[in-house]
Amino acid sequence: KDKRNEVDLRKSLIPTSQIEKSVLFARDTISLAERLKNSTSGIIAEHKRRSPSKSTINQNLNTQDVAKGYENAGVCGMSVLTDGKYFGGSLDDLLTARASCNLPLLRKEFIIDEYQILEAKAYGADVILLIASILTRYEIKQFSELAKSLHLDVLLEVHNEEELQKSIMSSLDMLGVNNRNLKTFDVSLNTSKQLSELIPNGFVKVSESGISSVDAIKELQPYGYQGFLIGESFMKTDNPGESASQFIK
Ligand code: IGP
Repeated sequence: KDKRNEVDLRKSLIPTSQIEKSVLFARDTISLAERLKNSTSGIIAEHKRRSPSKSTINQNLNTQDVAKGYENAGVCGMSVLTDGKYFGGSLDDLLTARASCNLPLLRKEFIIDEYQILEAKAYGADVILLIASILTRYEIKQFSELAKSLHLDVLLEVHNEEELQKSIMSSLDMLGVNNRNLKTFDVSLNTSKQLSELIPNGFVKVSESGISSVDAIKELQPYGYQGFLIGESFMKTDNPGESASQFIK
């Protein structure tokens, strides 16, 4: 509820008609799903300052260096947390990432309003995240169709079978299984393994959270995963780009 008020407030400050005139709104977006299909590493590297489960992950990071480092490492895409309250991120981080690299960028946010999707595009994102646990099937449909009309890819995140069954629809590009239980913060790759066979062919499968080694990726690939969303393992080091590169060679 808090969140919705924030969104409404921002909407009243910046009219939608204006955001659609922003320079980045006219930019040709890059498909992360296509990159993942054609990659052997499949890494989506995240920019994350802190998290509810770990508090501060990295205090003295430079977003520009992180974006350039990830790009040089050869990752498929970059995820940028824009949520301030829980993750210390901002739309400014997204803009900095956009200005620093040519990777497909995922706006990592709790999207509950169409306006945030327009905003994602205006700040340089190529992909939006929709989280099944906080949205109805109707909202997932509205939001994903809006994203597709803006040429943004859609990554839909689920934690369990029920969320997955509720969400399957053709306007999604990628299905992400979050290995982190949001109530206990426990992570288990078994979540990805168990849900994999329930994801219909045609969606790119992404495994999210708690991936800390190349072995973990190798373990998940036989289950059909082509994307691996990794934050903390890279961000907790002094040089996230260099850490990512060690997962790719
Ligand atoms: C990255 P990790 O364990 O590698 O730092 O996880 C990413 O999966 C995680 O940040 C995440 C997330 C989210 C954050 C997955 N889904 C939804 C915020 C909101």
